[in-house]
Amino acid sequence: MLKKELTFALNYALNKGFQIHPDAFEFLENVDVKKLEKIIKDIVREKTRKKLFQINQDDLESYFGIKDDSSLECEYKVLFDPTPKITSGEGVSGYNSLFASRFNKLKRIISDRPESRMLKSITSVKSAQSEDDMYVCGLVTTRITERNITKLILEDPSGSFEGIIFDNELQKTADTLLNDQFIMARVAIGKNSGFIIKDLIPPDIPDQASNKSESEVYAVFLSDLHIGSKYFMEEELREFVSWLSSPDPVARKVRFVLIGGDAVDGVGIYPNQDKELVCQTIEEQLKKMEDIISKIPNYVKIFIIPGNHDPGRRALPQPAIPKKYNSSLWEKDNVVMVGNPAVVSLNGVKVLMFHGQSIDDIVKTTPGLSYDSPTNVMKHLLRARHLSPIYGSQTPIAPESEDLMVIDEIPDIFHVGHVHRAQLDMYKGILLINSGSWQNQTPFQASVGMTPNPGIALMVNLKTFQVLHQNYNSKLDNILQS
Ligand code: D5M
Ligand code: FE
Ligand code: ZN
Repeated sequence: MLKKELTFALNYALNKGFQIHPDAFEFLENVDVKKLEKIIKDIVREKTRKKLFQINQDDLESYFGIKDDSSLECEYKVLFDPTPKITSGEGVSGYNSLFASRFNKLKRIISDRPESRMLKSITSVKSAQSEDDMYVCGLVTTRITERNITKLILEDPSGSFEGIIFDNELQKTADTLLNDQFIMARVAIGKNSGFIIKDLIPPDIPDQASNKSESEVYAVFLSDLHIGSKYFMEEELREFVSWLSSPDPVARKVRFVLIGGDAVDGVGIYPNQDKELVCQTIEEQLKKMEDIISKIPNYVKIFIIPGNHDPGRRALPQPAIPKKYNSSLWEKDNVVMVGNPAVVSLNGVKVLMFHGQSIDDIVKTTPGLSYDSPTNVMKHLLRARHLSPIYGSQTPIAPESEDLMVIDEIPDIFHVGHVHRAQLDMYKGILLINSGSWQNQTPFQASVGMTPNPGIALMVNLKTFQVLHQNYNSKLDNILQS
């Protein structure tokens, strides 16, 4: 039911022969009721003078001084979206081509490094009699450390290579290698004709200058809203969204909002989830999302990738959230639905968006990495040039014929979510953002000792890469570490 102040304001305009555009209507619903009468009377007077008898969102935005500043450059491109590329490869042959593609893509990436001129196939190294060091590369299939000796097995299309590591420091590096990760090794034939590994070289990120926006435009980074969950911080997120329409000078420059997955809590994602939901269907959850998003000014472009809670395929890479669950969200002019992972360019700044499912597997198997510091895991992914190397653990990976999880393009910003801990860092000129969450700690998270820092909005100035943040969680002080 309409508030009586709003009904009064609308009737006033209608009686003066005005039409009210639906956008303006939505806007007015969120205006302080005490101000409604004055606003409508002012606008009606002004527009009657101009002989224009429709009230639209523009009029209201001009009135509030929050009208889109069209002098701000605001260009975007979707550089990579897995959605149209997803095939339905199956079974062993599917995985064979996935790993062949992974090997080939990463070998091409590593060929930019000077050592790779000396790269040989595993078969040819195995038959070589050379006394010099040689280089091989492959995917890690096994690493075992026993009695101070580390054994590593790599595979390339020609065969399998086994090498031993004696050096203590290099053993530590080997311990952080992920299963199925691509690596280059400097090797030599040992005294008993086995191979000794003398160095391990990941594809990594070369030093490079990042792309910056010419105009001072801000992008907001969010993820893990978990709309539909009892623990979704609806009030706080709505407060942040309404700030986007405020006259605040930073809010006036926000042109992009990125949502890094787990937009909704989903249905049937974990046992007894229904008891922790306030919206019991995907449609209801996405409807609420649409409602919240509709409060973001129309000139702000919103990019949404799926996470493990969103509808659609669970295995990586994930296609965009299917249109069938909420076509009006899809059809909104300012919403761009893409898959996970995706690369978008915002005024020339390349942003790699990935929900971050693989973090769970990586923290479990890698010494020195933990949920407390997701950006350290992100650095690990960048060094491996792969978003989800480990196959066969918790993170499902689909047998795509092309490995779409390889980090082909070097991003300027790497945006991840999933672990519900907002954190910032830099790696080789790349801004690393874990955008935290908008869901309070769940009983499950409490039971495993996961402490999220929800309700932090991160905003990046795309011209300077300066990051601002706002904390909407009253329980915590400024806990953002960078
Ligand atoms: O996941 C949020 C974080 O919680 C993420 O790091 C995984 C972890 N998590 C959530 N549910 C489980 C279960 N059942 N087992 C292990 N780890 C879990 P989200 O994607 O928001 O659910
Ligand atoms: Fe999540
Ligand atoms: Zn998640």
